[in-house]
Amino acid sequence: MKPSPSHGLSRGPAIGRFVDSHTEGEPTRVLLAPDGGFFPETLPEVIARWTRGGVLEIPAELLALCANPRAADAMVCALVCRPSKPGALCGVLYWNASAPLGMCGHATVGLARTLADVGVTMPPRATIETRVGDVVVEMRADGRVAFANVPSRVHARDVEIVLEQGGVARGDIAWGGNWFFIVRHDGALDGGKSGRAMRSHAEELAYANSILRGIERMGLCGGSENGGLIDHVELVFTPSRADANARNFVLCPNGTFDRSPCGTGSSALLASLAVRGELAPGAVWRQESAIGSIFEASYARAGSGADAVIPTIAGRAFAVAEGTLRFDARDPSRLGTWKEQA
Ligand code: PYC
Repeated sequence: MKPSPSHGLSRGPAIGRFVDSHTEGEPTRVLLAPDGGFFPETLPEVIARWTRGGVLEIPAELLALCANPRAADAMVCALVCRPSKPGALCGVLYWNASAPLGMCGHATVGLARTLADVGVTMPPRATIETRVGDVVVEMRADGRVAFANVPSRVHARDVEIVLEQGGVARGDIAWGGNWFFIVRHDGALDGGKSGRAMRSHAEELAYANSILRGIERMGLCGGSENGGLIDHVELVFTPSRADANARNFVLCPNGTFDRSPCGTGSSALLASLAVRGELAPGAVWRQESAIGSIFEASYARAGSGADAVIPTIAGRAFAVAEGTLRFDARDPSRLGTWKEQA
């Protein structure tokens, strides 16, 4: 039996080509139709096709495209769809190995770089539809990609999570296209007392996971956006670079951590800095990642509501591979092996 070069999903048109990139260290896999063009359905059509009982479920064969053995666990997939509105460039659906994401900042930067690389004409300001709202992408002359994100806001301040290992973690519940619980260890809130540098990735992963378990035990959730599910934990530290304002470590819903400074996490942090009067509109905030890479961030007031802000995030992405997906019915790992590894 010959492996199929493209996958005709039982529940939708075929996906065939992919382009891999990384944004400041965090990988993105852009998925295209077999002819290399956009997926022929619009984002609302794709969402409707894959929603069961009000829940969007990415088909297992597509979750597997960003899981072992096809990809490292940090991979985020970006399915590029036909636009649903006049004036929009395209729609995009993001997911990682476990579930759909609301928005994904690093993957938006990776998507824009990929589209430009494969020859899509990028308008000076390209509107991209995501399932939580439109974002506007700009290709900058210095090679960076910037995007204006969905309105971001703080839902609750100074919430205390009781930790199983003892003690509490105090933080803000904030929306930046995904829901975050943000715990500050940069010392800015208490004159430096709580300030510390990031420890090893393994130590911060264990700490962030204990906070997520505490959130689940306490049944905490965010506001109405994307069902209120708080599935990201963002730890903020003193930076290791002299040119950065802070460093973060972001736990993602599939149990791995973001290698980039996290576009939606940086957006949620900007909302928190804004509401606390720590950063003025238009002022530049340089966010360092767990691996030392940088996003440059700033915000404008949203005007729409209370303390909402519109973040702009800029970073670099580089394409690293492109190819044709193959699905072999004899392959026992064609739906991924990540569940066994968890
Ligand atoms: O950059 O927004 C982001 C992101 C979310 C999960 C991984 N990266």
